[in-house]
Amino acid sequence: MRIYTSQVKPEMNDSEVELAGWVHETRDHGKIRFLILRDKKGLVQVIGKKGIVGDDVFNLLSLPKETVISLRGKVKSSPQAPRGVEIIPSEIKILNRVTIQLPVDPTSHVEADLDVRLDNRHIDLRTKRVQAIFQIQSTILRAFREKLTSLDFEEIIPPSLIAAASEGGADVFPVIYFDKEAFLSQSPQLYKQLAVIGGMERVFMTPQYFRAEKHNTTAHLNEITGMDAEIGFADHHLAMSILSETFLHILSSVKERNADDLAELKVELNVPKKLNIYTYTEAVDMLNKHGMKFEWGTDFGRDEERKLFEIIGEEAYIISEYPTAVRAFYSMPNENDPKISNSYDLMYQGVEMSSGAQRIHIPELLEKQIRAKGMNPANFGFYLNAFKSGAPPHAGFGMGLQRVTMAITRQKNIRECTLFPRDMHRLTP
Ligand code: AMO
Repeated sequence: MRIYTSQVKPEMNDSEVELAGWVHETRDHGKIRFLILRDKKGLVQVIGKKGIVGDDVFNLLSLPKETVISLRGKVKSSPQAPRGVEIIPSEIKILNRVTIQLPVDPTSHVEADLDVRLDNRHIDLRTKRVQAIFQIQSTILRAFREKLTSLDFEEIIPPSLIAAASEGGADVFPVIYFDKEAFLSQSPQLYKQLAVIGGMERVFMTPQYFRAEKHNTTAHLNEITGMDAEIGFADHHLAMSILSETFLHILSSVKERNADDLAELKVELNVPKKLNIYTYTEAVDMLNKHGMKFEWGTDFGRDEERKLFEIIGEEAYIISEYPTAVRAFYSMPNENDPKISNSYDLMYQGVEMSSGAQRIHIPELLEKQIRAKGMNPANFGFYLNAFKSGAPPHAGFGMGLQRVTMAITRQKNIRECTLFPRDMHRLTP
């Protein structure tokens, strides 16, 4: 039975093992040849002396890099070998050959441009650094699911094809859907609310969002993976506390489970005890006190976000109560001052990770806000009707998986944290 390279230990001296993987590197010292075998779990050294191993096996120890092989051999504990162990092969089989010049070097000795790497993601993924990013991403998703499941949330699957823009605006991709107008989903917003109204009360999901924004930045994609939640019988205070708890669980899970990956990426991850909440108005005051001329009522851009990160000096925090005018139509205006909304953004490393709000559950107010944003209530028929059929107060949030991965792994470009990124210029592979 095949085992992983990481399972080969010095204590297994003299036992027979079966391994499989890629030829990572080879070294030829005349009468001695070394082959480093790589699999999902790491590397192991295979060593053959001429005359001691069979001639056919000796010849195969200098196979070209990235050839896919399986082998049988004896474990030898050897203090000079990496991890103190190596394999003396008795049989090597070629499972597949490399027949092209590889454009990316999986040993990372030769650096390649991001574009070349993304064009050849299946080879790029063989490097330790890239693997570390996606191991961490997998933990982020798992931690998100774990925390919400533990808080009695159920996982749902919203549709990806929609008839009306869920976030408003023109940033939608039209699709040909038989004889009707349809779009790729911008977010699961309307559907997660319908699930709560339907009595599921607490739901989460990890859908793809499609945004037709013509951004060409290092923090924007056109296809994003959301980590979304919606909570019935909740206001913004409860939603912010669940969001904080979820985000902190993500950080502590990565710190605990991905120590090797963080070390590979040279990241020292801190897990704050709690996230402080600052209101938008307090944040505007901070900016103006620190020399920026910022007018109350508009949304923060990258410059303001960076400055606030510097002023506040905390790795993660929440900004709440944004002006109603800058938030999506479904955000609940504050009872005492309708100019501000019961909304919030979670910031980490000075970048927005998540945004959310208490939702409007009063149909008349919702219709008024849809009109106020220049949209046609007729396009939201099924959604508006739902609020006339017994809709509890509710709140929720959406978090971008690639943004969170980017911030935790300290990457400068979100494409590094997207297996197959979709941006204005990239639709393949
Ligand atoms: P929003 O539009 O803020 O909110 O999206 C939620 C989170 O998704 C990520 N994100 C992006 N990541 C990369 N590229 C993009 N172009 C991009 N756009 C968004 C961010 C952001 O915080 N329905 C609401 C959420 C809610 O209220 O529940 C929504 O979609 O991390």
